[in-house]
Amino acid sequence: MIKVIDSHTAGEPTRVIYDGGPPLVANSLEEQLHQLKNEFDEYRQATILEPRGMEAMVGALLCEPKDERCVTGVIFFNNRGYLGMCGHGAIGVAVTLHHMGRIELGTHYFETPVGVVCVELLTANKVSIKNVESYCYLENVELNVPPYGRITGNVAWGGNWFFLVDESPVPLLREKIPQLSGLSNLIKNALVSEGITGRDGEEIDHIELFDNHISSNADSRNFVLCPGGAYDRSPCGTGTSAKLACLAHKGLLQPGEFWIQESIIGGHFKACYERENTNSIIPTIVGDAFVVSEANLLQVTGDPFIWGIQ
Ligand code: PYC
Repeated sequence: MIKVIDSHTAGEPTRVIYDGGPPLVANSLEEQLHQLKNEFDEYRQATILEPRGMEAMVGALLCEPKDERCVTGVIFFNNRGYLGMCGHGAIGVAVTLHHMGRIELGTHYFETPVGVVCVELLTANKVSIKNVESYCYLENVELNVPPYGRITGNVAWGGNWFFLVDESPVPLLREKIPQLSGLSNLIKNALVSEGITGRDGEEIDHIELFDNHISSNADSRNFVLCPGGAYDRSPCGTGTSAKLACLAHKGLLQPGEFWIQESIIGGHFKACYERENTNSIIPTIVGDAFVVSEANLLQVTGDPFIWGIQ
């Protein structure tokens, strides 16, 4: 039996797995991720794939931290594989740990495979995350994306790799989500065929589109396609971090200045940054999460989909 608590952050679901998970050896978070990927990937599939999960869900496996400051280690994953960090997920984990009575309001640290994040639980539902170092890696990359033609974007790291397009040829309207997903998949294919990657050849697995359809209380609206093909219902914490890194790089947002990022379904994150060094920033993302269910995932002998629908 796998014990989980589900929450959503601006509509994007997070499933915290707190009991019945795989027996990982308490090594570094990177090593635990390696072990999970190579020896116990069926746990990711069982908890996230249908019929127990759904395509937009991000799993957050609680594990032993190595860094003594940290209240927990956490490995994030989705329907396709593993994430470095996850902003909406970290907000969901903080609210869930408080719901479980494991943390009080105040400052805590979570260890992820890509670094330690500082989490401030402001209320039972509101969380501020100081994310990992974020930076703009490639500027004004031109891609040929038929039938849309030339599309220009930036490559940035915000805890995951993003290709950010400022002027989406498809309007960022909720009713256009299927077309925005289609366009994002074409961009992803073009990145692969033109050999464009993040640092050290890492796959750019998130596509983030922007345009000027914004509600009055936001600075920008985004659409983010996640690696497994689902769109992010939230404004995407790591995507907002990548956006801030690009704005900082271009001198369009100053340290400490607030930025309200709106999602395609109208959720908001409030963000700002401090400068880490000339090329990188530390973003802070504030959002709200709500616990929606507590469940025991059952795996009954004879169930043909005991490890999910592949
Ligand atoms: O909030 O960072 C995020 C995120 C990544 C993928 C889905 N949400």
